Amino acid sequence: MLRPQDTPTRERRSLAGLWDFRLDPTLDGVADRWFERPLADSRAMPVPASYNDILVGTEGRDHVGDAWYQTTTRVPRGWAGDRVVLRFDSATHAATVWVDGTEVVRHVGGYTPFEADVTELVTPGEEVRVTVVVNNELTFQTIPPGVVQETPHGRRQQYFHDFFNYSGLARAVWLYATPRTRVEDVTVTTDIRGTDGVVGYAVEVAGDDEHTVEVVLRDADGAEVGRAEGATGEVVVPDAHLWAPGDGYLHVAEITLRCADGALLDRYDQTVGIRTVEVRGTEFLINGTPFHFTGFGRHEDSPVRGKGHDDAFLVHDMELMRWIGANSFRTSHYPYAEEVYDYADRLGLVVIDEVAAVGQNMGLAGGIFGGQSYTTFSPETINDVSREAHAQAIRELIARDKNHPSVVLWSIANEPESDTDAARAYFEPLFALTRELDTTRPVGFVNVMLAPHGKCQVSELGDVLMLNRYYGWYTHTGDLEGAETAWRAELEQWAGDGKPIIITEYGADTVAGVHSLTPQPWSEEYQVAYLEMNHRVFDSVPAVVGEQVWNFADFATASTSVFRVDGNKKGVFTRDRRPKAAAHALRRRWTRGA
Ligand code: BDP
Repeated sequence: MLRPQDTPTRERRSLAGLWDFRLDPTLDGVADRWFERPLADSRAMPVPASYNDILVGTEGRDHVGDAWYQTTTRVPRGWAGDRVVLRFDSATHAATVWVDGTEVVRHVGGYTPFEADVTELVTPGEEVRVTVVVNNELTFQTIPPGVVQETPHGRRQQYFHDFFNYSGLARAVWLYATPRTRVEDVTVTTDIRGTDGVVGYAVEVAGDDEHTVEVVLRDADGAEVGRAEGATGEVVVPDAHLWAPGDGYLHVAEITLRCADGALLDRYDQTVGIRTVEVRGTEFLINGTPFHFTGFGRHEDSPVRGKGHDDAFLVHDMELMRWIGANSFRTSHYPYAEEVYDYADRLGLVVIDEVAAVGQNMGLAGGIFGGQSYTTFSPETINDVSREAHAQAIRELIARDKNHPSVVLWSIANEPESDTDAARAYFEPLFALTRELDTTRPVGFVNVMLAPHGKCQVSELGDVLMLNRYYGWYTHTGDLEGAETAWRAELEQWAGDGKPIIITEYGADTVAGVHSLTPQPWSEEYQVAYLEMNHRVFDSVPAVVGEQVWNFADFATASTSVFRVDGNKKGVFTRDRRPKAAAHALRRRWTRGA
């Protein structure tokens, strides 16, 4: 799905700002038709932001159910004759949208965009009222899963993942205009032949006008380096400046649609990073060169705004990544805002792009999170309907992110149950689907410590092995020597599989300011010693091609746990992005030789 943009034929209007807002825990609004009139008893709510921590008290923080948003905007008068589209970059986790009382779209899935053609409902120059109801309930049929429990004190949301269930409109909302005959989608693939860069493209056009398609490829200075005609084609760039880790060199494909008489119909500009990705033996190659991932599993998480996208945090976080010498991150545990990928493209940062399938593991949920235990995969829990939701989440992820050079690997789940026949049966078709949707990138999933080598039945379906391991934290707590022996032994077994191994999580909770002369868990010294132990293990196993620490920064988790103190403290930076001692230790390792 294309991002809206401003070109000679297209225009956007951001709907960011203060919207009218009202919580609806008893789900009355739809029946009472709140979408038909100005929202009564409303208060202000910023968009984009998660609503939970904006409000004071548990009402917003622990809200389960619907939340209503409403705004009015004037449709620019210059849009007469255009197609007008209303687009939400995300609504967490499900939404229904009305324009002046008419329902225009419903969407399920909290981290991918959706839109509605509202041309027939709006008049350029006039105001329209946009009403959205966002539901944040998680069930066994949603991605990620959860259970809503009825209690004498109201409904409570239980979930099986370790980050707070931030909800609402956390990303941009746009009203935008395109010509009626328009570029509907574009898929770009790139290759390298000798010193030539090869850009393949496929343009999908919608609308009734007869048209021709022209693609002009420009380098970063705007100079034309090649062109092609037709809806599909190839542009060869001699001596191409490639996109590479640390060198986010971007070309731009200017896609132009013209009428038979040559008049301009539509223009869409697609950035292109010419690069290749390949798994060969135990190597992960970018442009044919072995790549070693350094960096983090991250979260979209900051004080007050929750998961609300914020360019200040985006740029600051990436400055910190550069300072520490990180070359990559995983979008743990859901697709991030599109601004993040655009910026990673520009910086030459490498991204492992993950779908929001996290918490599909009742062994882990029961053991760590406590409470009632369930069977992970069963007709009553995660079932065929859930798998279809998972498949749809993968489709929407790839449709959105397929053209980002920074994205080099799809992660189709984090730490699901993977040591049972049921898990294998569940995941096999999802791997096949991902490969069918994108033939150019490797696919994997993130394996959990409970399914070690020899027990995991899903790992062999992936092109790479992604492992989350907490030797020295959840096992061998405080015993780094014992941890080192056990960890190396397990890793050597995985290395025998002949695939590249990325350690996608290793980390230790650390309260900034706690110091100790002995290896005390929770102290800054322990986090450093823990990371150093891990690095000794990685450096002794050549199949390890990546290390991503859990986590970049401390982050919010559910309010209902006895093993989290004000959130997860495995950050190398605090939640307000101050370095712990580990940040300096990582910087020394990751900037060696730089
Ligand atoms: C892993 C999860 C991650 C958690 C982390 C932890 O993938 O989401 O936050 O462990 O326990 O199980 O800190």
